[in-house]
Amino acid sequence: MAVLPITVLGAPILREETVRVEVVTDELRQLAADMFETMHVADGVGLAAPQVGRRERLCVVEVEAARHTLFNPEIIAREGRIKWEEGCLSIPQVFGWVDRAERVTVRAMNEHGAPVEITADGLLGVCLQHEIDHLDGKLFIDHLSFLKRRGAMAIWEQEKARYPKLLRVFGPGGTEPEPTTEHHTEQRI
Ligand code: K1U
Ligand code: ZN
Repeated sequence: MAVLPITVLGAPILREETVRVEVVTDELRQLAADMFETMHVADGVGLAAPQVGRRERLCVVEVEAARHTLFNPEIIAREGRIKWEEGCLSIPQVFGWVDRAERVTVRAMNEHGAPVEITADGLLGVCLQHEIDHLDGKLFIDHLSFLKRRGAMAIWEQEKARYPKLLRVFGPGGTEPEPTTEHHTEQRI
């Protein structure tokens, strides 16, 4: 298994179209395994293929030790509304409140190529919506109001200096360059 570099805001692939997966090959199963490892090192609960430089419609999600490898995931039902404070492994140090469906049902193909359906709320429900957005070239900042988004971008203007190649590269033990912000804490908008 391998820890992969994570693309950050500004990398074109985060805004590009993704491609449906017709057959789950061993290479794609290995990619999913590498994505789980990368997600763990980065302290995430989800990760989508464009975040590791790939264009397949694939995401991985792990909440409360339940792992999901999802090819071609699509939301087939939504219920209710909820506000959730989100971050993104591709926009480190930036957070914002996003309006989401409270409960979703997602249809996808698993790592064995079999159809699966997941109905989820709470963290898992929000994470599924966040990851499917990634596969559509959408980021959580796109859901923010004009003013909140402007605040988020101001924070990112400082943070992006850490990623001159638009990649988060993890060293031994998951080490990363220190944040550029003076107080070295997360900033919320
Ligand atoms: O796709 C990503 O950038 C990963 C992102 C997904 C996400 C899940 C839920 C809400 C917003 C975004 C993350 O994993 S951010 C980390 C996170 O939300 C979290 C980490 C540990 C415990 C609880 C939440
Ligand atoms: Zn994200």
